[in-house]
Amino acid sequence: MAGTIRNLVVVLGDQLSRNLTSLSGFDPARDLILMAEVMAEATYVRHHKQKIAFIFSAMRHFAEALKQDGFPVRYTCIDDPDNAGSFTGEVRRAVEACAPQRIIVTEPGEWRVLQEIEDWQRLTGLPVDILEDRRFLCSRSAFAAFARGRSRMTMEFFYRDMRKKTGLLMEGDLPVGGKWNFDIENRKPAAPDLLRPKRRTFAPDQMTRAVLETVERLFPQHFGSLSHFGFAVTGQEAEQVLDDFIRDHLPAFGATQDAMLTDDPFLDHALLSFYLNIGFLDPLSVSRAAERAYLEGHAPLNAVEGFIRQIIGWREYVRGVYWLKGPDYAHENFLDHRRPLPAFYWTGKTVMNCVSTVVRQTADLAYAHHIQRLMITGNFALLAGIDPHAVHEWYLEVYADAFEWVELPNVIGMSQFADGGFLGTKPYAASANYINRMSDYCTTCAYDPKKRTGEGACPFNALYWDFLARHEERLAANHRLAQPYATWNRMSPSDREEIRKQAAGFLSRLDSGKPV
Ligand code: FAD
Ligand code: DLZ
Ligand code: SF4
Repeated sequence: MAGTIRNLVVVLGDQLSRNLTSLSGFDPARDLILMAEVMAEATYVRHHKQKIAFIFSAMRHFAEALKQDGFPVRYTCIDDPDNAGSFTGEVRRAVEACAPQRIIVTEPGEWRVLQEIEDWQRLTGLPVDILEDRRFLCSRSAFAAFARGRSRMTMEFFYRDMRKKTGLLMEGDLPVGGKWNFDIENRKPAAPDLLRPKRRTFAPDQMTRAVLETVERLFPQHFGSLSHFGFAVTGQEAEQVLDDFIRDHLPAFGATQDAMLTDDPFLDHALLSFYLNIGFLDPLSVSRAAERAYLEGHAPLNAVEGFIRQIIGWREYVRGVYWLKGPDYAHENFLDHRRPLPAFYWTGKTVMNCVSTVVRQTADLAYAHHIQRLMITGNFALLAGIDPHAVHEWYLEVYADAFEWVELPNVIGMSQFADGGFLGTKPYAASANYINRMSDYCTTCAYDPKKRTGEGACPFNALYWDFLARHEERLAANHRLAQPYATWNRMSPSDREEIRKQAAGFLSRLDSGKPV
């Protein structure tokens, strides 16, 4: 084979799509695809076992399908004896073995890998083409143009531009239904619903079973359990998940989007982020499928608009912010939070039923929905002053859909307010009142959500007021916090002191590793 290869096309584990820019113009007679499972990617943070298994199995199935269709693929498994252990090592090995004339790759999803790829030319002596990732609807340069001259960003205006650009839910220049956003009709609490259709899971085939065995053997110390593994591992299976969602859940999507139920971790959420993020599903096709459901009268506008906003709005917006802000974004810490991540983020062993439930669910499923991530584990970390970088690493490890371009802005920007409000307009801080209204967690909790101080008082209450008080200088000017600050300032000095004492007592127990 030496000397006969024109292009070595490197396909990364989250680029499992035939429509990749790097594959356009691929000539099976002259080009070669390289895919590699490597230790460096599996361990740069200690990913959930299901996340590693999902990506490896999806990669193997994708490579197999390519081969069956006549594409030459050089594939390295994680336990191949010659595995060089990193993307760069595997590229160098392939260059030595196959002597290609050029390397082609679609831009990766994170700064760390981009910096690695930018060194390949020097290391191999070959030209390296890094092509735009057209799976996204807004390119990095288009987002930079949108951001130019803005000191703060607004997702809503970005989203409107994206609606106009894609034509989704548009009548000429105007939004269908006369409004851009129907959230006012969404976000209600939920009651258990035994009739809500169950989610499809996929029994592991032989290839997946081999991956599960390997992951258990090589990564025994990583977080989470493999026993509930049921992810789709092919593009066709992911399409089935999409069809199920559009048929069974989209009509109710908006209404219970913010609700949390102990025995129903999915409610009517899409469970599509995994497949969108690794390339099995295309965001525009998914959005068009939802739009069709509206046009055919199957799903109401509030649900469809809300869903499309998540995909062409939030998903694209956070990616734009990620690339705009640069690699240092991971180290922003506007509120100067320094506390280490408590051990119960790994074990679930805490009296706080909400946190315990979400952590245990995360260990079982490598999934939690948006409000569980934002208003339970994220909210607690924010109120307790946990180091945002540690929080970021936790989220990157524990969710099967976590890739830095999407995870980091959601954590640093939206959840921990560590960028000082660049991405969002206010910190998502909330007391037990919110959690009690939107979930059933408090009903079986040893803490009392109605109590602010004293024995058995829910920690979220004192921590919430203490958070506002601690950061008054930085946050009081934020007009979206005017009401909570007014309430805090109306409290008597002795009430305020008691609340702050309660918070200090809790934080000191937390710091000393005592059960909380
Ligand atoms: P649904 O709630 O049904 O939403 C539909 C789709 O919209 C999702 O599949 C996703 O593609 C998109 N979406 C919704 N909200 C967001 C958002 N805020 N940012 C980007 N896309 C969004 N999402 C990830 O894909 N990977 C992550 O690592 C990730 N980390 C997060 C960390 C925190 C602290 C928070 C608050 C949110 C995070 N999100 C992340 C966003 C969101 O929680 C998940 O996309 C969603 O829970 C995935 O489940 P779903 O497919 O059922 O989503
Ligand atoms: C997340 C991940 C893991 C765990 N393992 C691999 C791997 O072995 N090989 C691979 O090509 N990709 C893997 N990935 C995804 C990459 O980390 C991902 O491509 C980068 O985050 C860049 O977006
Ligand atoms: Fe969480 Fe407090 Fe409710 Fe317990 S009472 S579940 S700690 S919010």
